[in-house]
Amino acid sequence: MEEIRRAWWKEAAVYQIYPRSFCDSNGDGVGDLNGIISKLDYLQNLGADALWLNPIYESPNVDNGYDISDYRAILAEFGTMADFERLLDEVHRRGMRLIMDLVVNHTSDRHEWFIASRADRAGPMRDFYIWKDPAPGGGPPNNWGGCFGGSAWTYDGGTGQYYLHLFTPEQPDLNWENPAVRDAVFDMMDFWFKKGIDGFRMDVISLISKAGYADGPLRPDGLYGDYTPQCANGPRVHEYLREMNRRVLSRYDCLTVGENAAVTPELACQYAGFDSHELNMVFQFELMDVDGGESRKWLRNYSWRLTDIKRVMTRWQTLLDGRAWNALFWGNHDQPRPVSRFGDDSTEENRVRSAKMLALCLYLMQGTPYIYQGEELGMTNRRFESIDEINDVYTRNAYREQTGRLGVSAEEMLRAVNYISREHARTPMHWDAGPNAGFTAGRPWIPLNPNYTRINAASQVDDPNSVYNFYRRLLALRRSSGALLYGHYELLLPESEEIYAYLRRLNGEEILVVCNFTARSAPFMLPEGWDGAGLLLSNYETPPSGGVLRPFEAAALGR
Ligand code: TEU
Ligand code: CA
Repeated sequence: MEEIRRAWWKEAAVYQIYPRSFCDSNGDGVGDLNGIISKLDYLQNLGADALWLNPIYESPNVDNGYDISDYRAILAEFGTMADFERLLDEVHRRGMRLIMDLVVNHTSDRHEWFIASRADRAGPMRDFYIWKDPAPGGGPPNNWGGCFGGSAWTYDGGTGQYYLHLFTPEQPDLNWENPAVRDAVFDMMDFWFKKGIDGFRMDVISLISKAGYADGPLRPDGLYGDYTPQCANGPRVHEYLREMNRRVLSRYDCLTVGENAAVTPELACQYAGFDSHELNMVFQFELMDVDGGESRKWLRNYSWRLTDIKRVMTRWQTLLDGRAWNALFWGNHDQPRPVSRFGDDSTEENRVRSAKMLALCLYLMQGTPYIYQGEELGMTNRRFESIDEINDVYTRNAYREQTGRLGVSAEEMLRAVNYISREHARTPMHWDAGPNAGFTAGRPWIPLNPNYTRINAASQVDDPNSVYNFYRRLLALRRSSGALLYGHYELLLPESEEIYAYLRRLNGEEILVVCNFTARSAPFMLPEGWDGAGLLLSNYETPPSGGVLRPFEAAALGR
């Protein structure tokens, strides 16, 4: 028998909640903690083992909570600390766990640390952030552009220096070189663990150590340069994470997942290696990049190839096996809706079929599934007619920059927005077919997708053929099988652009997963010996047969 290193966070399925858009309990149009509490039975029934909440801390909301002004306070719109404690209790009472978002690459510019840092060049808080003199001829210290547009440096007239912000100017980067910053962050993490939380998702954690920022690239004609080579996976990042692990994480039975820009499987084996004492797992972005990637975010390919998806996933599945752990996701609050991007939302039948197929294909791989709210209903992208319909700072800034300085046509840019904007994921959750989808009794903070009358939880929970109940069966199946939780992965048919087929194997138990990624029937012969195998789960009523897989057919067979 092969030895297995079991852990609850490997067996768990995580459900991601974007609190602002999940459920509004008091009619102000903004989702809140009491709203989440009212939906915990729904989540438990689905089979969620852990809930990850996007940031709920005090924030001026320039970047919807990713600009935190007080790490120890709950944003008033979301509720009070007492509400939070009640939520935590209610989650635990149902046998689930609660994961918080940790945003410590940067704070808000309204955080008291930054206010003090900015106020006094010689003060004790100055070194909490990254301040530099202007370049010799004036202007920013180097040509790095911020991820959300513009320069990554903002000048502070009061003290005559620039501060670094890899995101908006309202999100100044903390200086992790300063041991006092690390003390303050670790202390704050302890504060939440002592309240009883079960882990952290760590925002852009691979960016916390910056290399050579004092002498970055020269400025070629005012174009913004990419900071990633010097900031992603920087020289001290592993040292910092090991310190965090030693001083905080190792003292709690927790789940940790890093959001890691520019991470490779090799690096993941360091960040999330079973013996490296850093994190449990990392989100990789190679799968999200198969149709363009971050550098081509707004000038995209509007398509992807299945062989690219298979190449990426197979590398991660095989290189991490036995060494580190995968985090599996098709979407999150920064991505469009998976069924619109990787499946087919053009007809109702294809939407339902392909949403199930995508789930079966990904979540039966080795790793922890992360399901983003609404995905379990097959929620789709919304059609935006104009940039004015969009709240997201990233999309708005990019639109201004692309259609202005970079000369992209408004039409082309709107096409990109409709394909890839983060706004798609943030439209409110569809609870029922009533006014505002049951999300709010007031005016929602951003408009709903009008298709909520057709796609909503109320109509799916009791329908055995719904996407929701498919997810429920899928998570139950995964939980029941050692091979699905821990088994080795082997890709079949690597060259096929239509079919994704793979095996999972452990200690004599074998599972075959077959998925047709197209809206047409595709030729497919079961491999030797699989003919009479038991059907574990399928999105059709009958098992695959007759030498084809039907449109978007997905099945798991066991023997
Ligand atoms: O995102 C990091 C980030 O850079 C993303 O926008 C990234 O470009 C995208 O996920 C890849 O397609 C994190 C948060 O998830 C995001 O919501 C925040 O806006 C950002 O950090 C800043 O905190
Ligand atoms: Ca509310």
